[in-house]
Amino acid sequence: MASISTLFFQLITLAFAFNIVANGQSLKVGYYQETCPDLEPLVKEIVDQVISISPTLAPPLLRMHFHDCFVRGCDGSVLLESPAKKSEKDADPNLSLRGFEIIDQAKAAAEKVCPGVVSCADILALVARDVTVAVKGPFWEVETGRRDGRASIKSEALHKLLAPFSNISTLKKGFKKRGLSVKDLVVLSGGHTIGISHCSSFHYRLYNFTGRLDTDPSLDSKYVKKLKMKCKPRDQNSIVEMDPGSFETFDESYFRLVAKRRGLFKSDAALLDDIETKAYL
Ligand code: HEM
Ligand SMILES: *[C@@H]1O[C@H](CO)[C@@H](O)[C@H](O)[C@H]1NC(C)=O
Ligand SMILES: *[C@@H]1O[C@H](CO)[C@@H](O)[C@H](O)[C@H]1NC(C)=O
Ligand SMILES: CC(=O)N[C@H]1CO[C@H](CO)[C@@H](O)[C@@H]1O
Repeated sequence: MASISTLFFQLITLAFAFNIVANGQSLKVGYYQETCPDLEPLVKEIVDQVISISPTLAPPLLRMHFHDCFVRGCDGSVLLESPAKKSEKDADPNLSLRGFEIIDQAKAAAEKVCPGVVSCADILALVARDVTVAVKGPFWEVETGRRDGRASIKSEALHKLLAPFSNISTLKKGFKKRGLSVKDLVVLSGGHTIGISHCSSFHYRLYNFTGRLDTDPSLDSKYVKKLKMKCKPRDQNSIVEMDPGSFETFDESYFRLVAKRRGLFKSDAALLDDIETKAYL
């Protein structure tokens, strides 16, 4: 228990680099030092301005980087549009991805000062760091030098993004495949300290867990009562705070909630199902 805060702040730096190298290029801190020295302050200025007006955009922008990295590596493919509506953006799990216009704004600003230099994938990575800092989370150095991909496929997003009903072995495997450790899984799940979820993402845990109109027994029963008040039996569209009470602040309370069997998704609760992940809580 006591170790999680230090762990959190140490590891977030490592894990968040999401150093999944798409095309074998190597990343480094300060990749644009010569070619676009003002990039990082510029992105930070835009982010700070946006978040001061719209703090609820921080969570989806952090999440966007995660979604980008989990499908084809961190290559900006989550941003691509397809006329036939068949890109990653158009996949179901994107439903609550918001803030694409902020990425566009930061990219446009970067193009103005150093045209044709900075990748969209790097903009996403920088924005994810800066929104985290803007909601009182930790700072980490972002390695840059990602190159943008040109492919973005809806069905891939569906298969490669982990589902909220994933069990611990699926989660560990999914992270391992992307070069991320079991520690990374625990730490990065801590991203759920900010933001909201739609009832649809965990509704079955309240009302039909095994198909017998039952409740997930691993979920704290007092918490079940609270959640049932927010998400009525057929309500898939209402939203709840994932970290009630501090969903706008990047803190460590997510880990305390999970330890108290109040993780909202099965994928959060699953961190208690394994000795290695449980040891961090
Ligand atoms: C471990 C596997 C993960 C699963 C299964 C998962 C699943 C989900 C789901 C289902 C939602 C709610 C969507 C909705 O109903 O609106 C959500 C929200 C969110 N996720 Fe994750 N997630 C995972 C990991 C991560 C990671 C690694 C991060 C970033 C570090 C992250 C950041 C977020 C944030 C910030 C939100 C709130 C978005 C908002 O407020 O709009 N998640 N996640
Ligand atoms: C975890 O989920 C996967 C995919 O649904 C399934 O194949 C596997 O048997 C499950 N593992 C456990 C331990 O329940
Ligand atoms: C509960 O789940 C079962 C099995 O998946 C399904 O057949 C049934 O229609 C569900 N009931 C409700 C009320 O959603
Ligand atoms: C922002 C965005 O592109 N949202 C899309 C997500 O997916 C749904 C349906 O799959 C589309 O209708 C949205 O336009």
